[in-house]
Amino acid sequence: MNKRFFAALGTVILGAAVIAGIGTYVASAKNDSRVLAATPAGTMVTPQGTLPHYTLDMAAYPDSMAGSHGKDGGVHPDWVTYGDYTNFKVPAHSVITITIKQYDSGARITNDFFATVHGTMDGTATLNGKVVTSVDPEAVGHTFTLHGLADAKSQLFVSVPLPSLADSAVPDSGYSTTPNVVTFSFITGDAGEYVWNCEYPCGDGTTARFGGPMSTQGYMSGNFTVANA
Ligand SMILES: [Cu+2]
Repeated sequence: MNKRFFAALGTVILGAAVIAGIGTYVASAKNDSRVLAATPAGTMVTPQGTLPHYTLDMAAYPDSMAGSHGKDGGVHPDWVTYGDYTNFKVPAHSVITITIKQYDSGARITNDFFATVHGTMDGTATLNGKVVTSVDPEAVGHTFTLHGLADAKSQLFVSVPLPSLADSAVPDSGYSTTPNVVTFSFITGDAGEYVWNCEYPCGDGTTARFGGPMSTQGYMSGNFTVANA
């Protein structure tokens, strides 16, 4: 084979990559373009003084029959998903309290780091009303892991494990009436663009189950905007 062949092959591969990139972008915008703004909840006394307080509610589901994908579950009814929103907007320099109802089963987390609570106000979360700093790494359903992009702004890193329900507690259709309820609070810094994702390998594909809903925005990941009030 000669050099011209490889040059032509390179052009074809580049063209395919660009088309795939555009397809992924369009697909992610179509999955969930909606944004949930945090709800004002007065003020909270913190080590950084009295700050505005806001709340966000979300849930993690074992399929896509809930959440943003419509009653029929959209194009991937069987995919795990967060809901009812996957894009969030919160104010800068404020306390954000997130409550997540977790309806899915699970298993062992790949890395114990993600079975521990990181980046919350006092390093804790509450699990069904009980204060915890970590959960059993053998029984994780999903995680909510919020992090910055490498843009030199003040960074935010918050990661909270969401314990799994027993397989027997996850019905074939509909959802458990007793989800695991995880609540945690953190303080935002300067305004900036962040992203969140799940670090439990709950997707599909041959590469350690990080495909499908794990790599498609609007399911196990989304945008998290910190904005000046
Ligand atoms: Cu997940």
